[in-house]
Amino acid sequence: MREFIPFPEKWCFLFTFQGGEPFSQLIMKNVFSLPILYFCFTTLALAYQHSSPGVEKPNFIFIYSDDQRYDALGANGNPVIITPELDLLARQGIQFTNANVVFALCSPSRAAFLTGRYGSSNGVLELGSDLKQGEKTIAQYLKEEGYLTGMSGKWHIGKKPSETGFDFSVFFTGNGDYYNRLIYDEGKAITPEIHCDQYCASRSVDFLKDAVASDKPFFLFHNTQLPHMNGALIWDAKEKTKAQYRLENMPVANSRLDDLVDKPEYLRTVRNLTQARSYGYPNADSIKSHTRDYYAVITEMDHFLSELFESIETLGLRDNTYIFFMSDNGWMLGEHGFTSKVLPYRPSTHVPFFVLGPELAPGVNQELVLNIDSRKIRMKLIIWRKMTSLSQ
Ligand SMILES: [Ca+2]
Repeated sequence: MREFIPFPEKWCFLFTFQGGEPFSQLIMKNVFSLPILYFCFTTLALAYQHSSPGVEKPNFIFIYSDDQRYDALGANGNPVIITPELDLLARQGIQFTNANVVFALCSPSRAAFLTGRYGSSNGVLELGSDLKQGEKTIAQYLKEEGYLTGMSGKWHIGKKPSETGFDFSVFFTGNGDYYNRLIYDEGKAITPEIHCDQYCASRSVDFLKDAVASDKPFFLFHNTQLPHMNGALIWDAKEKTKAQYRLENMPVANSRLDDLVDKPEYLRTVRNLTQARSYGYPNADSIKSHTRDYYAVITEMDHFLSELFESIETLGLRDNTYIFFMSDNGWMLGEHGFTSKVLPYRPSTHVPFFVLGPELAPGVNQELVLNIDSRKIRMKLIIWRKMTSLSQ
C-alpha cells in the first residue's frame, strides 16, 4: 500500500485541467527514494491518476541520442552545427545547460536511465552486460500504472526490451552499420536497406498511432544510433550532408596540445589517446575533418527525428505529452589530446538535455542534472522549482 504526503498548493497549477479540479493533495512518498527521472515520470503519472475522473494521464516520450556532446546542438549555442528540428523543440522547452551522465558509456548510461540506479547497483558496468536479477525499469513502473510502453532503436543491455517492461519493441543491438542493419521488429529479424535511425523513427510513429488508437497513456523510449560511429568506426554521413559544412568553420579545442606529462600513467597510454593519434590528432586539420563528419551525422539524425516530431504534432499529442531529449554520453574531439568517451572529462560526460510539455514554459536552467541523481530529488527540484516560479 502506498503512502502519501501533502503536495504543496503552489505546485497545483501543474495538475489543473480543463473540466477538472486541481490535483493538490497527494504525492507518492516513496518517490523520494527513487531517482530523478522516475520521480518526474511516475509522479506526474500518479498525479494524473488520482486527479478528477476523466482527466487523462500524461504521455512520455524519452529520446536518447548516442555519443552526442553538449555543444553538438544548435540550441546549445553552437553556431556551426545544423540541427533545425531539435533546435525548434529545445527552444519550446526547458533547456538544461549542466546535464551530465554518471557513466559516459553506452550500456551503463542506458541501464542507469532505465533503472534510475548507478551501474554499481543495477549491474551494468560494461558494454552489453545485463541488469541484475530483480532490477526494475521505468517501463515496468509505468506499465503498472496502465501505460502502453514502447521502445525503438538502439538497445545495448543483455535482457531484451520485452523482458524489461516494453509492450512494443523495434530494436538493433549495440553498434554496427547504419544501413542494412539487423533489426528485431516485434520479434521478427529484418534488414531494411534504409538507415536504421530512419526505420526506427517510422516505427516509433507507428507505435504512437497505435497508442492513440488504444486510448491508453503511453511511454515511448526512442533511441538513435547516431551520432555513434558505424561498425567501421567512421561517421558515415552522405556526401551531400557533409557538403553543408565548411572545414574552416569547424572548432578546434586549444587543449588538444596539452602536455600530459604530469598526468597519471594510464592517461598517457589510454585508448582515448592512442585512438586519437591514429585519427591524426592533435593536428588541427584532422580534428576539423573529424568534427565535420561528426556534425554531419548529427544533422542526419536531426532529419530522421523530424518524422517523429511531425507525428507528435499531427496526432495532436502536444497538449498531454512530455518530451525529453538527452544523450547517453558526450564525445571528446581532441580535448586534452583525447577522443571518444568513458573518461570523466567534461566533453565526455556533459550532454544535451531539454524537456517540453504541458505547462512548461520555455526557459534555461543551469543547475546540475544527471541521468541519475545521487540526491534523488534533483529533477523534482529543478522542474518544479521552474514550475513554481511560473505559478507565482
Ligand atoms: Ca553512447
